[in-house]
Amino acid sequence: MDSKTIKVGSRKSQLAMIQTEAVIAKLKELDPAATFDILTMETIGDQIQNVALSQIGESNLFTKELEVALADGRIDMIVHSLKDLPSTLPPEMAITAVCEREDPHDAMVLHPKHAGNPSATLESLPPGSVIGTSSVRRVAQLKRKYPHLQFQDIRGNLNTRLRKLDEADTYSAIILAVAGLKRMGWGDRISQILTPDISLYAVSQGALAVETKTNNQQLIKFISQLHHPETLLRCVAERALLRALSGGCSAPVGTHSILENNQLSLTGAVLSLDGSQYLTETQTVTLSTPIVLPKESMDQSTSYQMYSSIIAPNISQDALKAAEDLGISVATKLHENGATEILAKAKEENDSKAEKK
Ligand code: DPM
Repeated sequence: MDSKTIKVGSRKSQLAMIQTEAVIAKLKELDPAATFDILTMETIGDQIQNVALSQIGESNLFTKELEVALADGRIDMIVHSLKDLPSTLPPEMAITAVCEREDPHDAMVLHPKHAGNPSATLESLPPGSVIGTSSVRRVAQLKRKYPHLQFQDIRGNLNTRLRKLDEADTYSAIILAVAGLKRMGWGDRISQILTPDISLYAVSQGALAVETKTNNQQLIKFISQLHHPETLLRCVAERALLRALSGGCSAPVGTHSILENNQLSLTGAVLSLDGSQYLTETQTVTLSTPIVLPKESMDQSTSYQMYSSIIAPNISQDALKAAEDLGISVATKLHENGATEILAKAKEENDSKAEKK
């Protein structure tokens, strides 16, 4: 990189700042001479605190203001939780780094009143216990698995949610991503990690990503060195699944993926809001090697192909294409089995709940 300062946009929340600073630290390791300015912004998602996310109905709630600043050139890059990025980006924007994933699973955090029973699980909580979450994905899966529990919305950033849990007697427990809790230093509050048999995670959960303009080639070459090949290929497949299901970040869709010995496997699940209907499909592909390209090959290309709105010039384009095709193929099978109707009905129910508010 030349010596120009890179302007980084971030949301203001403590988690967003921790994430932005973590990515900047990695970039500084790659180029100790690089300098960064952080510009913080509030997004609609930060401003609307009292309505469940799934009922606001915009797919880029946490990203819009930042993307406008990126388009204007006020900032050069944005650090996001990849799961908050819509599965389709504006054509002039792309994800140009996907960093190594934290634990992608969901976690259960207990109310302090259960402190005497630290081994409590969702299964063992008394009937009628109220669980806080605003994720339709979490509610649908947990209602199905644990009919003895009740679910109630909880909104706000992580600090607010933990305060709402601890300082009132509304919720017996809340559900959050392991990744966010760990980044905040609150891993010790996790009482139970929800394995895929209990809750499939959200597409791209636990991965941090950098968004830049598609035409900023010099910056893309620098930033794409952050790509973590395994996380990247799993997230390309997961995002392709979500896009092909036409699901936004608030659709009742769960996923699970594994990349081992060049075998990429992807599970997709679609649920009705009450969990009574449940479709799942798992498929596997073998990726051709090598997955990471030698440095020279990168400098030859002048424009980059996107896979699930991700640009990765340093990774095998065949492997990226295979990952994207895998996501589409899992979605196609789910559509054949009735996902179209289940998702349309879930959307209708969600929209009508929003109108009543
Ligand atoms: C999205 C969802 C949630 C966030 C929906 C879902 C959770 C909303 C809620 C798309 N974004 O997961 O089904 O529980 O009411 C969010 C979190 C993180 C990024 C917090 C969390 C941190 C983890 C990460 C909110 N976005 O999920 O507990 O970086 O992946």
